[in-house]
This record gives sequence, structure tokens and C-alpha cells, in this order.
Amino acid sequence: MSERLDDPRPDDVLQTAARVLARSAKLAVFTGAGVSKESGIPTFREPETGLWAQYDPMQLATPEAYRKDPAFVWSWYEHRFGVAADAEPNPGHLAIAELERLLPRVVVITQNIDGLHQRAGSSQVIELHGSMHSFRCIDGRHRGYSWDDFAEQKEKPPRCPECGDYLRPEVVWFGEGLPPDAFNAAQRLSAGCDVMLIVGTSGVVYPAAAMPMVAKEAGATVIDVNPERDALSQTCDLFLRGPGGEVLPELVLAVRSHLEA
Ligand code: BV8
Repeated sequence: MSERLDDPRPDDVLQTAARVLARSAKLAVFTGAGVSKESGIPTFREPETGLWAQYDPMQLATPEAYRKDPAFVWSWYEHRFGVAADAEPNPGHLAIAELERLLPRVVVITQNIDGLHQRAGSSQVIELHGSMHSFRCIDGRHRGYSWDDFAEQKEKPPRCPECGDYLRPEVVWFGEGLPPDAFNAAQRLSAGCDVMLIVGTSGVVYPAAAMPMVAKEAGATVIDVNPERDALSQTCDLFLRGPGGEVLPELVLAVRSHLEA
């Protein structure tokens, strides 16, 4: 079923979305930085305040930037990790985790590296762009280090305990391929879902942003939650305007009542 409702009464759209979700057999939730905004983690396209406001993440999250000035790029990640370490899952993350308990099959496909979906209780999470909680040496021979493995090192960036090369976060930088297992799983699950719920993404970074189109072309109903229209709005059947931390709990309440009816 793919109802296209253009800016009708918001409550109509929410109830229609809840009905679609309540009937879903395989739900894929596709998220971006916006879902973590209400946890206090700045998004990429809304300029940060303070020290890092003057830097463009697109210029820093690249292998070239790291080769050119590893200490500087490392300090940017240290700043972001510090922000994420103080962050808690917000009602939007918790609502997505609740959907997993309410519906037969729910998987989260995220572009985020903060790990907040897992901390909120989502158990099926595909991290398309890696994780800030894992590190490897620059040429990738030694992987899976955590912060604790090099916390006492004074040098920045820290060095691989095995080979002495610089460490880097196990995230996908611009110009780097996505982890094949994660990318293939995300494509398969997007092609196999009957509903895709998109939350908090501008939908401009590929190939991640292709997932909603994969779902749409496979016949899924696509629902988009965002305070403003985004690059994926053309793909979606239902657009719920608002912050995830407010819309998603309301949506889950409505799904519950559809399930109990
Ligand atoms: C690839 C991890 C090929 C790191 C990220 C030139 C050279 C090289 C590549 C390219 C090029 N030109 C284009 C490309 C492709 C490039 C790309 O797509 N560029 C874009 C800018 C055009 N893609 C790549 O480079 C990818 N790799 O193509 O490699 C290849 C293939 C095989 C082998 C070798 C090479 C890799 C891209 C991954 C980059 N890494 N993150 C890190 O985090 O440090 S990307 C990063 O930015 C995020 O992961 C995410 O994907 C993206 C940010 O997007 P969003 O999450 O959507 O966040 P954004 O701020 O944009 O939007 C927030 C949204 O939330 C807004 O809509 C806002 O309205 C909304 N919002 C705000 N508040 C709320 C809210 N929503 C809900 N609730 C709220 N409260």
C-alpha cells in the first residue's frame, strides 16, 4: 500500500503511518544524525557552536585530512566522542527500540557512529558508516581496539599496540567504501522490507541514502520523520513533520492502539 498524502492534517498522517506500521511484517528503520540531535549530538548540516563550528565535517572525515594532519583530525574525533560519551538515548531512540518489541521484525540501518540505538535497546542495528567505539591501525592490520586499549598513551593520535602505526576510528570516511557485510545486509533488508521508517537524515550521502529508494522500488511504504523536508521526501509516501524525539513516541502510542484494536 503506498498512500501519498501531501501535507494533510498532521494527525491524519500520523494515524495512517501508525496503521501502516502496525501491519508491517518486516520494518527497516533508516536513521541519520537527526535522530541523535535531541541527545545533544550536533548534526552534520547544522553548524556546531564553539571551536569546531568553523570546520566542515566533509573536509575532516577523509583519509586525506588524516594523512595531512592526523593530530588535528584525531582531536576532532576526541571532541565528538566526548560529546557522544555524555549523551543518552533520547525518546526517539527509545521509541524505535519499542517498535522492535511491538512488531514482528524490525531492523535499524543507521548512518550514525554513536551507538545510541544499541544503548536504547535496539538489538538489530546495522552501522553503515562504522562506529566511534572501535579503532584500527591506519593500514587495517590490527582492528577492534577500544578507547581503554590506548587511554594511557599521551601521543595523539595513539599508536597501535601491535605495530606502532597510528590508530584511526573504525568509521567510513568520504571516499572510502562502506563495510561490505554491513552494506550488503542493508541492501538486502531494504529490498526485503514492507515498510521503511526514515528518521533524521538529509539523505545526501551515498550510497547509504540509496536505501529508501531500494525499499520503495521493492514495493515498501516509506515514511519520513524530519522537522523539514529532505532529499528523500520525494521517495516517501508519508511525511511526518517534527523532531524524532516528539513524533516517534506519539507514533508508537498510535501503533499500540492499532495493535490493541
Ligand atoms: C563512497 C562517518 C566510494 C564518519 C560519514 C567525491 C569524492 C569521493 C566520494 C564522493 C564524492 N562526491 C560524492 C561522493 C560520494 C560521497 C557522498 O555521498 N558525498 C556527498 C556529500 C555528496 N560518499 C562517500 O564518500 C561514501 N563512500 O562513495 O566511496 C567507494 C566505493 C567503493 C570503494 C572505495 C570507494 C562514504 C560516505 C560516508 C562518510 N562518512 N560518517 C563520521 O561520522 O565522522 S557521513 C556522515 O554524514 C553521516 O554518517 C551521514 O551519512 C552524513 C550526514 O548525514 P545525516 O546523517 O543525514 O545528517 P545531516 O546533518 O546531513 O542531516 C540531519 C537531518 O536531521 C536533517 O535533515 C535535519 O532536518 C534533521 N533533523 C534535525 N533535527 C532533528 C532532525 N530529524 C529528526 N529529529 C530531530 N530532532
